Amino acid sequence: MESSLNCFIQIKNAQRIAIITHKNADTDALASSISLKRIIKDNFEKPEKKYVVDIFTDSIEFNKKDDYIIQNDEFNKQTCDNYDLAIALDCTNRDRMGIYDKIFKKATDTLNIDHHSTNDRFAKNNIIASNCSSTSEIIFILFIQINKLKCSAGTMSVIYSGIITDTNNLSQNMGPKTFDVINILNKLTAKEGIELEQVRNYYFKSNTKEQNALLAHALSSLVYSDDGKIAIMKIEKEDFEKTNTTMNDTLGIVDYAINTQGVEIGIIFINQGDDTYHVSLRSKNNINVGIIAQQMGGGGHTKIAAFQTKQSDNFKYIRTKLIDICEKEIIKTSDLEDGDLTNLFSDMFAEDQKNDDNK
Ligand SMILES: [Mn+2]
Repeated sequence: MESSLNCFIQIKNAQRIAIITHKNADTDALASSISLKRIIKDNFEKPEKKYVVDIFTDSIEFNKKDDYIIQNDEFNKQTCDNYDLAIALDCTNRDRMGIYDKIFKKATDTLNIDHHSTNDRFAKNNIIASNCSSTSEIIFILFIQINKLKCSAGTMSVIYSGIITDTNNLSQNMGPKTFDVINILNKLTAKEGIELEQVRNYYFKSNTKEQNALLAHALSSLVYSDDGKIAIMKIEKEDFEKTNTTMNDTLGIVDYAINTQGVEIGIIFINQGDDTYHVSLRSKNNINVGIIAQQMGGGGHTKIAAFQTKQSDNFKYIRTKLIDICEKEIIKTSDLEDGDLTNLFSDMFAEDQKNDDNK
């Protein structure tokens, strides 16, 4: 993070700050925005210098579960004509800011903090840490761990929410430091009587009966392609109506596709109703679905990516094009056999041998 020092200067030099996160904000987007706002307020403000920090996201509604982290924070209330500093959080490119790109464009200074490797580096200062699980993790490492700024236990539990949801309960997208960060967060919050395990249960062990019904619809749509290497699911508008669920209830369903033996790419098409399909991709064996999603106009990480398509009339065409790109990507990465651990174990023992030799 070579530009991390500059970001402190940027915040110190500003007084009116706009934090802009992406369209249809997920937990990491909201958690990183809210925690950064609180960190700025708690650490940079002085009696003679009050900060204005407004958060913007082009979202119609939030995931109900995120009410817990949002609490009393206000969104999309523009209190300045022109901000001294606009901070984009968790946005791969400017398009991700939706209608609030106009605020970013007008701001005197700009900062971009993100963990997506496909980030466009569109700001004056870009802190792109693609080895972090989430933007919330970057906020923690940069402001709390490295620079020792003050942070309440409540704010740390918000940061934790961003990390556990972006890693799907610490199962994917983990960075080399993520477990350390989780351990530190657990210790620091326990001192204040906050049990982070409860936050984890709240997000991951609380499916509703309606969500189970939606999952049943999605599973019955499951089909396989490319000799069972690609698994595709589909949720239609009617499935939401029949099960009394919304887009928010689809989180984690695509994992059933990728968690299947022999499957290397899991895909779910979700018809949001407004002639838009939201398409989520998951992978294993080092297949980079971020590259696949990029070719379809979206983006993401190696193992998690997504794109949207407006042409639901032409669903078959999009599906064929996507499968074609997936097949090419599978061929490109076909050097690792699914479930073949022989080489992995022999490498581990070789490493042990070396360590013994050094003793
Ligand atoms: Mn994120």
